[in-house]
Amino acid sequence: MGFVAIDRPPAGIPQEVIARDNARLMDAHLADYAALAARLDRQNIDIEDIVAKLMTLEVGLPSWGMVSGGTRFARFPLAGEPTDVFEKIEDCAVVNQLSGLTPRVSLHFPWDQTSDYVALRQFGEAHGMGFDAINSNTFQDQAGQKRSYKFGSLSHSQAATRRQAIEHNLSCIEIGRQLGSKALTVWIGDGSNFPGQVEVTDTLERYLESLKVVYDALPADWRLLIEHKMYEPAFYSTVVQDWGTSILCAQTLGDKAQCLVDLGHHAPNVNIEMIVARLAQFGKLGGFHFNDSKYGDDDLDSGSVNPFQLFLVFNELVSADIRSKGKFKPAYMMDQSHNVTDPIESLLNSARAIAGAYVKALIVDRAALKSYQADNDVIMAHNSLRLAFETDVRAALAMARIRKGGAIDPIACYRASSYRALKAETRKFDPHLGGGIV
Ligand code: RM4
Ligand code: MN
Ligand code: MN
Repeated sequence: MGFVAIDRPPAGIPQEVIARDNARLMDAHLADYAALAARLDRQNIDIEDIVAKLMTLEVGLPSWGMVSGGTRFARFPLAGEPTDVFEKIEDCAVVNQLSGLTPRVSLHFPWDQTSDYVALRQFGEAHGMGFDAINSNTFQDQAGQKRSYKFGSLSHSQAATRRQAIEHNLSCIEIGRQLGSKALTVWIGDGSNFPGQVEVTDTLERYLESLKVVYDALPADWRLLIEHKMYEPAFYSTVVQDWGTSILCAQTLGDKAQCLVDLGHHAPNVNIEMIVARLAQFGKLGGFHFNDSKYGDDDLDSGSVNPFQLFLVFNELVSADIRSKGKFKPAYMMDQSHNVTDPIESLLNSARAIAGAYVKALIVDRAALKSYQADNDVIMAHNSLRLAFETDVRAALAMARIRKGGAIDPIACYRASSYRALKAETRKFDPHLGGGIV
């Protein structure tokens, strides 16, 4: 088809805007880079190796995070926000252009439904965007749907509702095939609001039976990512509530099934880096949804509340990568909701936080750490992590971005482009739109 790509040429940030903003900041950047290189050199680390590794890191964007989110109280729409999946991809491409970190988008169905997925794929390609894991949605009722998910979907007490939820997941696989995706992420809202409402063993049995049908339909080179969440929308019990249930399900289903860790889906204070290490050790860490959280919200910007935790998570990821000798390939994605910021700015900041956590994990002196651990030298072992975390690595991140055609200061450059204001002139303003949830 291809008409979409022709009708809507890649917009993005004009190259001269990036060049102009980078020129303004270049001297200071190069001085900072030289200082960081010297500091790392004293630790026998070549900054060029770090930048080269960072340039291989890729993180998927959530299509549903491109539109202003909301709470159950209200949503405050933003003029110029995207109104359909094509416009979401345009905005994803801007994040990728400036950050150099996010070359794929993770779509959510039916929110991102369109009539021609071949055209959508071409549109993505024309914007430098590929397609990450497909997300199914059986936590809401959709227009025209025969049966309600009010009391569950894949684990529902009635076979016909389970069948409908299975069919939806199968259609997501079919869409994903056309888009070139390689994974299906299944997160369900199934659970209960009252003790006694469901029999918790029955629901998990039914969930597994349903998911087996989906699993069997997966293409050979695909993964099924099982996403757990402690609570919400179900407030008393949730069918796939934690990583324990998640890994049991993934092990029951087989090799193509793995666990997806959404950083926001745990009880406060849970040691998520431990969960990461355990899942990786047993070959079941398949993917990530990066975000942050403080109390109940699971979708704050990555690194905005607890950047040390993000670093500790990356410390385990780098360690798992070294152990696996390159075989460890989790799908990194963001899953955020932006209620009071421009989504593009939040995602640019999050990209910086994720890249920073990765680089800080890369510069941990692992040989020294091991020997401190062997000697039970607690302070020095701890400081091996602390000192890496406290290192200002921003110049390394900026260098990776520059080499990918991105911006030294992505948010300043984005603002200089007036991208959102220009979009507000051409995109229709619809206060009723949303990521699907409010
Ligand atoms: C859920 C979960 C899923 C996402 C939805 C929108 O809390 O994090 O990954 O698909 O929100
Ligand atoms: Mn998620
Ligand atoms: Mn979530």
